[in-house]
Amino acid sequence: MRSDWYLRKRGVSFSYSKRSVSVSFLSSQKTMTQQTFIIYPAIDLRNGQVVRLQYGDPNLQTVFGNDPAEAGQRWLDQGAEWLHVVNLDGAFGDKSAANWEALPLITALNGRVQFGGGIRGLSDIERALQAGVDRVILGTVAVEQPELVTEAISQFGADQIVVGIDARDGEVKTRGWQTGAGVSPTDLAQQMADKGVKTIIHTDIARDGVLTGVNAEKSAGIAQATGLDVIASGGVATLDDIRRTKAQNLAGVITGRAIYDGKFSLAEALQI
Ligand code: AMZ
Repeated sequence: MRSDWYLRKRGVSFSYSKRSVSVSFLSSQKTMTQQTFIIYPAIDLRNGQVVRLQYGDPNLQTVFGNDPAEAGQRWLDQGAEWLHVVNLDGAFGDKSAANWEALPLITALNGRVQFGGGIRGLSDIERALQAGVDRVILGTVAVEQPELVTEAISQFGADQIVVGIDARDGEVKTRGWQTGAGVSPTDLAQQMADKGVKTIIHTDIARDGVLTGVNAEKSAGIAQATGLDVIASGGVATLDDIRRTKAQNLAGVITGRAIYDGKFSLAEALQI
């Protein structure tokens, strides 16, 4: 359910089907739930440009264009339902206005948008929602101010909040992946589940932007341990990566460099 706040701010009221409405089927004595699987094309922004980093390293950057809305339209034209948009400058602690200026141009397209990077308080969440974002990603604050996650869910609703859990060598990283949080991804995910979070994005930093294959097994382990919907991210290189994440009954997968490099087309991936 979208909160009253959300509907009021947007001035709209429309029926909304929950993403993870599931098909349940019985196999012998066990009930299995096949959840809806969503492929999220990524649009990472640095000073208004569409970029990809390797391992999240700001010095290892490839620029793929200077028109974020054009990139968004390209992925929607291929059939995407959602766009995953990251304000990298924000994540690194820089207050670049360019990425925020690009945001309404992306949300004006005919897709749904999850957005994060540099969200540090309730006012940032409100600003993103007012810019037309459907779901706001909380990363660093989920570690540094976990009470903010509780407040955000109570103020905006659990469907508007997703927690980004980005980890390397078993440790969650914050502040643009430059700082170790001293907590494992599964432990942080459990803490978030206890606060009422429904969905997390799990990124394997060691694979991000380098096309080495997605860590579907680790993401699935977090989903099984916590009961959360988990979107896997980092390393997608082939259609087989998409198949493997889907087979693990994950909530979705984020693809970035592979579709910008043309390793496969998003349209093909969406057929899976
Ligand atoms: O590439 C990076 N160095 C990077 C990145 N892609 N650092 C953070 N992020 C993304 C996270 C999440 O979507 O994957 O930014 C969001 C979290 O930002 P923050 O500012 O809330 O920690």
